[in-house]
Amino acid sequence: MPANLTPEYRNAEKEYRAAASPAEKLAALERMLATIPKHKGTDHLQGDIKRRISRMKNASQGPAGTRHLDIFAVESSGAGQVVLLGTPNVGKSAVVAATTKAKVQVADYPFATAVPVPGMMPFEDIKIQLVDLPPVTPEHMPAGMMGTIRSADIVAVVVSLADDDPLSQVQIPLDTLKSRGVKLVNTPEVPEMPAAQGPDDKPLFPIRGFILATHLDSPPAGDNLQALNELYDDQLQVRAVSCTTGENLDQLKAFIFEFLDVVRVYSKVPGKKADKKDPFVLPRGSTVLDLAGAVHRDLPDQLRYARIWGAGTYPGQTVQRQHVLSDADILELHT
Ligand SMILES: Nc1nc2c(ncn2[C@@H]2O[C@H](COP(=O)(O)OP(=O)(O)OP(=O)(O)O)[C@@H](O)[C@H]2O)c(=O)[nH]1
Ligand SMILES: [Mg+2]
Repeated sequence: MPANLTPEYRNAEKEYRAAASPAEKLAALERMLATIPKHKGTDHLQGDIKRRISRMKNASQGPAGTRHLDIFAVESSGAGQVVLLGTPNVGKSAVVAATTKAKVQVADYPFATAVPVPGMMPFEDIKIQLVDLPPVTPEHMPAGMMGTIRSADIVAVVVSLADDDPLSQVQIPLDTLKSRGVKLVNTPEVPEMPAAQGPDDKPLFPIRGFILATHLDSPPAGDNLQALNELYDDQLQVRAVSCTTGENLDQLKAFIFEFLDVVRVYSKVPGKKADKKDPFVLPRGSTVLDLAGAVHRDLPDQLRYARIWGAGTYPGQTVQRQHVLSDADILELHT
């Protein structure tokens, strides 16, 4: 990595990595360009930032040069993206409000949410993106929402345990997805095509999913939760929370982290302490080489070996490029 990067630049870079929307990403890139030290050693990086800025600007221009932003496109950010799908008024926005700082509309009337709103949910030393979605009904799903769902890492089907009929609250979103060629699956691994058969015998596109029940504080919650567990247990896992009392919200965060199936890896400069604040997050099974690519795209070519501190290795052990990383590993990359 180029030397002499200032704290201002590094902060802008962190903002870029944490940005939840294209607009925030663009703003952070412009700050990176403004704060990067201008000398020969950063030429390459400056060019890279300029290219990313122009690509983002082009992406938001319509064919006639008019600004066109797809309000349903939510760029993934952080350690993974979880979209909240459900019928009206079940508590989707309340979950996002209770776990992130996003400004979402929580209301006691249905159809309060009209467009997706992302929020970043802190878990230990990382952030996971939750996306509040408008409601679905048997008759209607907003145009453009399938794209948002298909690109998510996880779909949480939100239901209310205060409702008379939480089972149909699960079935409506599942049927809506199925009629559009998507099936939710309960595998921790990233699912591979093809899975079960859809309409016209086409394979359904599998996405990891679980049932997120709200209103755990309501009187009928116990019975409803039992019914959900009995009906969906072998199909999708059920997690119940109260957005009002906060009950089980911490368990929900831990569950989502586990379900994402990622590892956190800390990079370390030789002779210095590891940066334990801002880990790289990679799919489980990633190697030293994958980490190098995440640090900088030129690094895999230059990488000779790495030293590692973590599970199953002795401190500072030298490992090869194909070594598989564990959660919480500290890596020192040598070029
Ligand atoms: N008691 C209790 N109330 C909750 C809980 N979660 C949500 N609510 C209430 O349920 C109502 C609906 O919550 P929202 O989060 O707006 O529901 P939504 O699913 O986003 O609704 P739409 O955007 O219309 O689809 C609000 O009055 C919330 O305060 C919970 O866990 N317990
Ligand atoms: Mg809402």
